[in-house]
Amino acid sequence: EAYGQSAKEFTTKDEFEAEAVKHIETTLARSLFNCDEAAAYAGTALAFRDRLIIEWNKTQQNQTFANPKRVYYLSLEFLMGRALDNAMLNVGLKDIAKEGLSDLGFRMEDIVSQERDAALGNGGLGRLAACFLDSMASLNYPAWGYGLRYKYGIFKQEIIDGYQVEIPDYWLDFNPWEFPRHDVAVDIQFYGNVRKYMDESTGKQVSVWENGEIVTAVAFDVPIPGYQTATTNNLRLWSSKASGGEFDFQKFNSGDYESSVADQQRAETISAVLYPNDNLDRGKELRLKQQYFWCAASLFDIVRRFKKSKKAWKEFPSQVAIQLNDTHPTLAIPELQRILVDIEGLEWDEAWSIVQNTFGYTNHTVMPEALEKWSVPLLQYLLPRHLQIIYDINLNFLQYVERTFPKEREMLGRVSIIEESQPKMVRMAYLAVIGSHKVNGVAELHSDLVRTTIFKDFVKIYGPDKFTNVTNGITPRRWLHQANPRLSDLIASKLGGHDFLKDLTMLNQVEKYVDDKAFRKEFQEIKYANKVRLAKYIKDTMGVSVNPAALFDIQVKRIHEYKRQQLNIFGVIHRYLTLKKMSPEERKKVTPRVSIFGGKAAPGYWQAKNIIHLINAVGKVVNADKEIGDALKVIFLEDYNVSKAEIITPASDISEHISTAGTEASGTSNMKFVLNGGLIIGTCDGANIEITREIGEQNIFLFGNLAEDVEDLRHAHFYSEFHLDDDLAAVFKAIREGMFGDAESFTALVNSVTDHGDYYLVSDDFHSYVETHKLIDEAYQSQEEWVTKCITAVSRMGFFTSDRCIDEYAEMIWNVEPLNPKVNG
Ligand code: 26M
Repeated sequence: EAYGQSAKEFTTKDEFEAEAVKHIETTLARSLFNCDEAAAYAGTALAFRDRLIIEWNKTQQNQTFANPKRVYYLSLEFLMGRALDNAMLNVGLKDIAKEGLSDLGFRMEDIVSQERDAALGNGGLGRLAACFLDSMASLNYPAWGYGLRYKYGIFKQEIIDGYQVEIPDYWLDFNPWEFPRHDVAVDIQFYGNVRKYMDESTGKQVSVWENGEIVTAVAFDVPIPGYQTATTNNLRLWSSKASGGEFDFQKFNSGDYESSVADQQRAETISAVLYPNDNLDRGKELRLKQQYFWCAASLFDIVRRFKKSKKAWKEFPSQVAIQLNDTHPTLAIPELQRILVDIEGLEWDEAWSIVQNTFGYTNHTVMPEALEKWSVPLLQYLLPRHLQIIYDINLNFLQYVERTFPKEREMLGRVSIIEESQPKMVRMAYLAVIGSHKVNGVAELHSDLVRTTIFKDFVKIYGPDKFTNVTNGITPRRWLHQANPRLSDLIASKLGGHDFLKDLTMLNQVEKYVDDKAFRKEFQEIKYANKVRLAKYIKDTMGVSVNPAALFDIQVKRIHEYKRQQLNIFGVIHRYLTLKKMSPEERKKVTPRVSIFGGKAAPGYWQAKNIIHLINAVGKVVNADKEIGDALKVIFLEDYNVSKAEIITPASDISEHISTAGTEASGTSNMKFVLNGGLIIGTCDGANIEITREIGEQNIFLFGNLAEDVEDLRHAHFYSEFHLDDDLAAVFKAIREGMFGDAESFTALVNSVTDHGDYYLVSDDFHSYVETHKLIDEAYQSQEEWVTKCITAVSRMGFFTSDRCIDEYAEMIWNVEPLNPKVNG
């Protein structure tokens, strides 16, 4: 685990080489004679790691000394991807490393791609947390991330015979980016009971949670460098192990060796694996254990840091802002209340006001199946004291509501944290709202839906100001400069440098060049080169040749019915049927297309897996159809992840963001694709709406029903006669007749539309979807107009940087300010 101690600040190519070689020969104990790409990666990573450590220590010392208000971002997911390229960019010595590696006989791209992704997340929510860490460091905010150090990240996806197969992602073999802090260990309790007694000296009732089982949380720290700043923040990930060391010596000595090993394994299970669900809650005990383990360890750490300052407890919210990334960390609310009341002896009301002023809660979904609930019996068993505290919080809250709205008693049942079901359930989102001072959604439409649907009563109770919007964003460092260096450099050549990576609104100056011939040509060449790179990747990994001059139409994201990959593949089938009916001459006039899909299905999500199967089945038939040739290719890219997104995103002409209106909270890949010079087809959902407002509606392809009409349409499916669009009926007929093999296995997918209420409104939107794709084909035919749209859109994307989000959170929610990294050296 120790990879050498020196921390040399190399600044030249030769010094870099010396450092990398030293690490290869000593830290890795390898000879330069058999230095392969893996060793070259390790040497490079370790050399840069040394540089990061210096800045990291300085930043932490500086923050300790200045002791400003800090932000703590609690997220069960951090989808970081690779670290080396980002470290090189932020340290600012990538060119030197490139030359050094070339001396050693290596190409930078090959070395960078040796690194495994840190894939501690499912999708958008986890990647957002990673972008936020990048922005918080780049803007010099004193901020820490807190998460879990999963031994297994999101599974690796293989496609075998057209079906998804999950492979465990054991990623910690060689991870130079983490530092174990064996001295930072916190004991966490589970189960046990609550004893109450009267303290004679104070006359107060005291609750003691005791006789539980203890698991130890050990900290692993990951440095988070900012771009062009000395600030290097910290991401602290907790790992679980048995308390009291390797195993229980008492049990061991008394001959119970097996059970002591079993205890150890049970403890380690807590941080073993990331739950692979995305937008679905399944109420598993181990998941609740993960949540509490991580919340309790993080809060202990935060409170310990605060106590070092010797400030009064009432200062806590002026020193600490804690942001809850969805409801996953909601137990932090009763946990802080427990620490303040049971351990520190504060009065309930004083403690509660501290709690409320400390937390902010970000909601990422309004879909009912994703809203977390935990059963009361499970909480009673696992966290008996927390359940009591939740009941007390609820009692106080309901009494307040009753006093304030005496005539609306029916509201009490609706807003109660406890759902009166069998068994009773704790509604975590309500607890998060009640325990926070601000609640935000992640795009305007979504925040409106938050206010008018799931938290409607709470808006009435607390007033509208508690509910706000912070539209999501993405870091332009990774998603423009790293993923698309040529586009970044082209922009830099016009804007006089790369300053726009720190202030993305500067992109608006690019619009001046929209008619500049040389600029347009270069812009087009870059897009083409990125498509060639993706085509090569497709050829290398799947053996399928695609024509880079074809229109690349990409949908990459988690597979989910609400995201409607089924609408896309039905559209592709419609296109195939249309092409088959044409004469060869007619077919030649059609814009050739490559339809590219990628994304993982939750392992237990059967219908999502059916969608993957259908896409692959269609690809198999279409790609082998000689008559069709380049006119249509269908590709399913295996194992979509962050590092693959960096290759895929810059290569799109059109990307698909086609969720049923009102279901996709924001989306963030939509922003990545437009920033990289692609256009999008989308519904009026999530951030698509604000993207349209920024880039102009002539530069986006919108279609489909609006969120406000969804309820009525769903109702109509059940109570009116169901009319299936003729084109969609033809698609279903082809599937049923076995055009793509194995008709049986697609029955459920077809039936979800025809027989089961078409909840996601595929039939309602199919016609306008197909018509909009025709517009896309036409628009792509006149390349001049197309490029104009793309350049205009890029130049208007400045709003969607995660730097803007972080400044909004800092000002509206956290009340924190940047800390100059140079103040104390
Ligand atoms: C819940 C319970 C048990 C296990 C897992 C979960 C769970 C995990 C991840 C639930 C939801 C999860 O993520 C949801 C998510 O990624 N939401 C997305 O958040 C993005 C960032 O705000 C938005 O852009 C997307 O629209 C939204 O779907």
